[in-house]
Amino acid sequence: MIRLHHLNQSRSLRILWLLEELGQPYEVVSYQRDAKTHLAPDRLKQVHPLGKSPVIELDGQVIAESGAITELLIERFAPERLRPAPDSAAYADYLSWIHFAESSLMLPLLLDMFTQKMGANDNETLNRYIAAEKHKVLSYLDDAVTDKLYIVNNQLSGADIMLSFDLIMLAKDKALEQYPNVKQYALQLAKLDSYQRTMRLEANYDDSRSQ
Ligand SMILES: N[C@@H](CCC(=O)N[C@@H](CS)C(=O)NCC(=O)O)C(=O)O
Repeated sequence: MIRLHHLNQSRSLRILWLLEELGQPYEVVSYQRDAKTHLAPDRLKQVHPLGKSPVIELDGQVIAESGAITELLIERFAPERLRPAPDSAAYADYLSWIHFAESSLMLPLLLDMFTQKMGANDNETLNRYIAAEKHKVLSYLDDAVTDKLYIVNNQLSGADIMLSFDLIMLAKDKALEQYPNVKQYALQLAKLDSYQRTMRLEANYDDSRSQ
């Protein structure tokens, strides 16, 4: 049995969606962000020293990092369906987009979020860097998803599932308007049954929505 340690409003949504898509039995241990600090509760550190989510337990092993979890679960449970064949050219694209979601794209999104939250957005050099970097990576993504439902081979893969959390962050920030292909791509992913089930599950796990 796979166990997911799921924090509300977090990258763990990627893994919740993947698990819904895989159809393997799994259980969720739910955690809530602190209302003020937005950090995870300390008890998550008892599961993994970083105290972050997602973390899964699989065959007695504790595994962190959404990208690693995505690759691992797909290799194990859906290699034919949710990734291209390793000997195909598309496999390199698949890996690149998985890692793009948590590195090149995530960095400017996080910098932007934290500078705004901390009221540190009066640093012109930093602001220029964030705006230029965000535009660079989003233009790149916008080109890549032109006229596509899915980013690799136009078939659902772990790369779409990894990107989905970035898309949620971008939508919250109303940043998709300038990137019509990314917006269209995000809207298409959000129509999938497994995605919609995931959002309903998240709504149940997220106590902040009922307050
Ligand atoms: N690179 C990691 C990042 C994990 C991460 O930072 N998770 C955030 C939620 S999106 C978290 O647990 N934050 C709470 C905290 O750090 O206390 C991944 O992709 O899984």
